[in-house]
Amino acid sequence: MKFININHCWGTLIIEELSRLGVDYFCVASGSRSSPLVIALAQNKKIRSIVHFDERGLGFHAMGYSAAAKKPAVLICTSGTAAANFFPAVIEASKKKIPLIVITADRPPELRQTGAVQTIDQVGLFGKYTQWATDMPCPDTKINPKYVLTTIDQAWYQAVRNHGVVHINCMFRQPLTLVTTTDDLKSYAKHLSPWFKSQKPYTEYVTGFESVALPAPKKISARLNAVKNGVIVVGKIAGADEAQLVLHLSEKLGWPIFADVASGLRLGHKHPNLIHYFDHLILSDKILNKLSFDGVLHFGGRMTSQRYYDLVQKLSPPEYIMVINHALRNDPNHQVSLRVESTVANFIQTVIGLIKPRKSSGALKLLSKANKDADKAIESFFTRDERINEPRVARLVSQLIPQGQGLFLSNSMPIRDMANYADFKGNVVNVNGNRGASGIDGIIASASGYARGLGQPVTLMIGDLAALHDLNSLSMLRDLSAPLIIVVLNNGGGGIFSFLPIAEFKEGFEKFWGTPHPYTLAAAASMFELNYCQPMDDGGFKKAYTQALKSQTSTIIEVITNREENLKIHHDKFLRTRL
Ligand SMILES: Cc1ncc(C[n+]2csc(CCOP(=O)(O)OP(=O)(O)O)c2C)c(N)n1
Ligand SMILES: [Mg+2]
Repeated sequence: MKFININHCWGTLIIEELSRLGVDYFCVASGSRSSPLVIALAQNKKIRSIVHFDERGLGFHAMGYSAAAKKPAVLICTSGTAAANFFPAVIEASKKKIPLIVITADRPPELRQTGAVQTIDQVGLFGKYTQWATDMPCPDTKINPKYVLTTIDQAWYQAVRNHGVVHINCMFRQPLTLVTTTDDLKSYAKHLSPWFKSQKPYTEYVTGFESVALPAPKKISARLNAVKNGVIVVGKIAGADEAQLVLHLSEKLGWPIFADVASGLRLGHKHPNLIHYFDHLILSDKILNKLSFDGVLHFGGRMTSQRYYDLVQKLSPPEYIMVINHALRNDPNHQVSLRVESTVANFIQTVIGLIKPRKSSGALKLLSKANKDADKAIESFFTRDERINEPRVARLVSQLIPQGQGLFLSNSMPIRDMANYADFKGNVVNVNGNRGASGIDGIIASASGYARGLGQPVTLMIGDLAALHDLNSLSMLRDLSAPLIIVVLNNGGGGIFSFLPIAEFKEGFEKFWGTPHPYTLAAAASMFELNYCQPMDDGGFKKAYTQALKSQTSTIIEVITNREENLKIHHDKFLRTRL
């Protein structure tokens, strides 16, 4: 390693150390102040990177990558509002407990609070949404270079160990480029000779956390054994192995499973204990009148269904056990009576031997029959006519999406329609969405990062407003090796609001909530050189989607629907009376 000046030295140490820690994806927005970091990045041949002009979209892209790759990506930007544009993605990552390393370049102390150009107060900018933050001084030969390495190691460990966002604010003084100075960098680098040779990070962190035995397994299993008629509820969990363990435990307990659409169990699993259509079923008085639980065992993240939370609040079971691998509360109803901080796998493996096997509970019998009936009713609901509509598109995608690919669900109706109408007899896919803060911002960017991290094609289901919100993230699709298929459900505004009581406020509803607009995405597809089609019916959609799956280029499939019609379809009596 040859250092041209002290800025170049520190930039190189930061980037090389991150690379040695296993970070392999750097997301960069251009700017001048960050040049020492970006020069080092450009010179490091081991590293993959993406460059995007919009820090807001780039932030979401990095977060999507981290979620899929299950390791942190690095974000780099210049000083000023560039840094502030990372904020929405930082919030989403922090709420979803996704590791992310944010590096913002900053001006030196003598330019802070002076009115100097492109200078804002960046110290602790992301506040409580960061797991850990530091303000690095300007590179200086008087500071031991090991400080740089151990700071990076600590930042990485804080992000990985605590599944959180870390922020490294890096001040740089001129010269920002490869200009030689009088600094004696040869003597300075001597501090680092073992590090140069080792190819390892300077500080190696070892954690015993993941393998720590669950305390008091007998007490925990005794509480589970005391629940007579329970339900298992599954939000986002780690993956296929944990999903299998959950199924196994439910067999032993004889309890039904309410699997969230992002749990990995909703699509592609036919296990009879899975109540795929629970969100529909808990609408039905026929079911509700007979349904009761005296306990909930909740694995993973929060549920998408508000109806689930309303139901469990009403039933008010005396025991609500929640198992998730972090310490956040995740309990909007204030019902959790036992909170276990553990991976789902560790929990189940520890308690399963202590669980008394049971016969199927009354609730399981009731719900599994109703689930089968609901599947038939939904199928016949869709075979009544060929017209395209939003729930039908969700069902078609769930039937056609290939095994192992990604499915990213935008907030608003797309995630709800997939939860309610997806066929469970299709393939097992990797489902994700931004349910941390449930924003409609950065969805295209997040899905593009998810595709990058997964290394697999991803289908994104998105509403028109969310798509318009994130249009310039379409430019990141050029960099994907596996394409993104964007299914835009264009109902000319915010369809979800028609389902809310505010829809009765006729005076201003359409303008202020409906947010009507006349746009389609045809011109945007052409601008960003993407395939585009606008199918008109069931057959057209199937053809367009199948073709998009074969293409190497990302595609926008735009389905034009109507908000009033959409409301009627969701409230259609045919389905309601058959559940
Ligand atoms: C960043 C952000 N702004 C506003 C909202 C409030 N919001 C929730 S859904 C929605 C409308 C979304 O419209 P669209 O993407 O077209 O989906 P649709 O409701 O039509 O299914 C809005 C504005 C939000 N969740 N996030
Ligand atoms: Mg819409």
